[in-house]
Amino acid sequence: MQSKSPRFLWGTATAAFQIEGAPAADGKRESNWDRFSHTPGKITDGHTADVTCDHYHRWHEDLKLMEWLGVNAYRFSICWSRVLPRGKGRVNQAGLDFYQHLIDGLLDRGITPLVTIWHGDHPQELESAGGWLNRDMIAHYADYAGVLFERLGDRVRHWITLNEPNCFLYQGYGDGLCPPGHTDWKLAYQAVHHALVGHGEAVRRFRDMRMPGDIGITMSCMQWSPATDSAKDQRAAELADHQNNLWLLDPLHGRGYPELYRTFLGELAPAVRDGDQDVIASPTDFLGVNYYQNMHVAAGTLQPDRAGPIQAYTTVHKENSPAAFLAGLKRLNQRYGPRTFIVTENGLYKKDETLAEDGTCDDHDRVDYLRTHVAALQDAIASGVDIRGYCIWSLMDNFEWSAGFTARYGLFFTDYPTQKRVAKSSARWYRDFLKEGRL
Ligand code: IFM
Repeated sequence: MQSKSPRFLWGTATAAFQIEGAPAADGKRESNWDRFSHTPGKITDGHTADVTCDHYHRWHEDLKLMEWLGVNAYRFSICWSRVLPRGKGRVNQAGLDFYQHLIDGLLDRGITPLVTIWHGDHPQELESAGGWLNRDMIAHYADYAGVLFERLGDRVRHWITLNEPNCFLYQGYGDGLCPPGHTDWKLAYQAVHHALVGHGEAVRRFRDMRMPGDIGITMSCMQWSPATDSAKDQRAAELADHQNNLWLLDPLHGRGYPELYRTFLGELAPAVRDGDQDVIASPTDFLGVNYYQNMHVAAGTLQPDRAGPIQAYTTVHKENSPAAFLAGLKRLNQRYGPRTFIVTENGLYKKDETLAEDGTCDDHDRVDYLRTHVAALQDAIASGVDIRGYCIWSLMDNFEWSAGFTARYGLFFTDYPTQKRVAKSSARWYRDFLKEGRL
């Protein structure tokens, strides 16, 4: 296998809220996503994640799936509301135990844990106090990260501070698709700013505590391309790229917020305090890249119910493109030169995927997608991009946020009524690939 690292991390990825269920088990209190998903009209078909994959009770079984695949890495997230049910203060040992056992189970099997500290969910009590709009959230988040470093740092060597603030917070404050469900872009940029400062504070805490291992952040890194070569579509793509990529990636890498987009935002730009930019740019060990598709955008049409820069572009077509994956990795490498990269998510979403009558699931289109994207990954490594790992989203079908259970990404099909996991063709493909070491 082409890789610079002696032990390239080949894994799968999940997130706590999407797979665990058990919303009130062992001292856990309500999270922002518990509240939001129970609010009528927020989730397709009124689905909730109260059970989802029931991973909280079935994690042993899920470890066996990973063993069967032959992966040597597993990326998952910790549910803040299990560990610190009120967001701060007393640690709930029972909640922490769950993760300690899971991590031990992984290590026993030679599987490296990649731990995401925040993957969209946090205690409702903090949300009620303003969530990421409240600057106090920065300190609460850094304290929570500190608890995890202290309690799990003896066995975890890969930490991801935040997952996709450029999706969860834009959607939570600008689009209304995630909690808290606001549709005000001024709030969205402020929330993103606070989250980036929170990330930097967590990195500083990690260094101050002299923790062993690596820490980084995961960003959604789609490519944004003009739908046509008209000047106005090119401008739309430039703005979309700024909003979704550069606005966050530039300050994370010490370049500050990009001027072009700050000018475009005008009044919508966030309030920034002295010193924030230095905190945000605290050096990390890797950049986590989530890549799915190449987004083709055209000049926006005015959507009066959605004030703000969402009007700047309209996505007209989403293309599966390994070439854009490769180009994106090269570009990130060239523009930012992070120490290393980990591809923390890549995968194909399917609507209405079902089991055939014989109980199998032949997702040959997902096999194609994965094969071509792994080839692009290998091309990126060969061209000099220092990538240390690759995780497929997702281990198994799960709760896809506002789409509920209507979208499936898993290597394993989750039959929700029976909780059976069925290996799809893509799971068999990944297993063979990992065994043979070539495409
Ligand atoms: O399910 C999500 C995940 O939580 C974050 N990245 C994108 C995935 C697919 O939409």
